[in-house]
Parts: sequence; C-alpha cells; structure tokens
Amino acid sequence: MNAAARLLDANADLWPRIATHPFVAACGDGTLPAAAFDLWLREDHFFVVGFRRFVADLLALAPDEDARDLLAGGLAALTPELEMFRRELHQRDLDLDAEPCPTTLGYTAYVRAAPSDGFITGLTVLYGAEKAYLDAWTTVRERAAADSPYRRFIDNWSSPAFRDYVTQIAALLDRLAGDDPGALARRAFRRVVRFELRFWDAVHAGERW
Ligand code: MP5
Repeated sequence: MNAAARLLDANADLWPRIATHPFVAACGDGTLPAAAFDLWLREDHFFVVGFRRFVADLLALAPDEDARDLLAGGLAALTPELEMFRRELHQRDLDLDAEPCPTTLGYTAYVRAAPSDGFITGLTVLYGAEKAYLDAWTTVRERAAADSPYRRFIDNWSSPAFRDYVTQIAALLDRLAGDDPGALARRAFRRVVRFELRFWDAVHAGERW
C-alpha cells in the first residue's frame, strides 16, 4: 500500500466521520441555521488566510520542479477562493477580522508550523486537509438541492479540477515517500483528521473563547 492510502487506512476509525458530521449533513439537506453557516464562513476565511501562507512555505521547501508546479497551481487557486470568501462575508455584512475561536486558531497555527517538520510532513498535512474538504463537500453535493445557497462552495471543493488536485497531491506523496511517509507525518495526518472533526464541531456548536 502506498503512503497516501496507508495514511487513510490508519485513520479509518475517524475519517468517515468527516463526511457524516452533522454540520456537513445539515449543509447538504438545507437545514443548517444561517448563523452556523455565517460562523463557518468567518472561521474558514481565517483558516484559508493562514493556509495560503502554509502552502507558500511548502512551495519554498519543494524538492523538485514537478512538486513546485503542483504547489504553485494550488497556491494560485487560493486567490479566487479568498475573493469568494470576502465577497460572501461582505454580502452578509460579516467582519473579516473577527477573532477566530480557539479550535480554528489552533488548527491554523498547527498547519502553519507543519513545514518546520520537513517537506514530507507538510505535504501530508496538505493532503489531509484537502482530502477532508473534498470528501465533505462531495457529500454535500450528493445531497444538496440544485438551488442550494452553498453552490459556490460545493463547486469549489467537489469539482473535477479540485479532485484532480487532491489526486496529484496523493501521487506526489507516494512518489516521494514510497509506502511510508514516516512517524512524524503519520502523527501529523492523525492530528489533521482530529482537527478537521473539531473544526466542524466548533462551527456547529458556536465555539467561543
Ligand atoms: C480546507 C479548508 C481546504 N478550507 N478548511 C478546512 C478547515 N480544512 C480544509 O483548504 P483549501 O485551501 O480551502 O482548499
């Protein structure tokens, strides 16, 4: 089994809970309270602002040109994504600079620190976070009505282009790490899975300081 499949396999106890989380389910069936979606929008905007800096750091560490091509493409996609977040926040009159809740701050800080454990560990964190959103939003797509208010977000993380990007991250991980990305990366992936679940919990419950 290659590195990416091995990471998912080692987390088979928790991974399916990402796509079946009550927040994700409510997004899909249209029963999510507006306040919960607003909170997700603010918290995820903060996360993606940090995530872009993380991907830039990872790009600087990339060992070869193929890896740099892939990460440069991922980085470029984050500009229109952040513009989408800002537009939606503006339309709802929400504060872009609101202080994030402890879970978002912890997850974002963790992601930003990950490249200091080396390129493979950073790439593993990227794979976990992107695969988690691919799986969650693909589930939302399967359940959502055609006129879902979340259509732009659904399309962003369940499009063929995004699926292809996640597949290419897995292929890069397999190429560079073989069948085992190492103990640091395995621990990092587990943390990402836990943080993804905590993040959905936090925005669903309205976590505060
Ligand atoms: C992503 C995200 C995906 N936006 N938020 C969380 C909590 N996890 C993963 O990252 P990106 O850069 O928006 O594709």
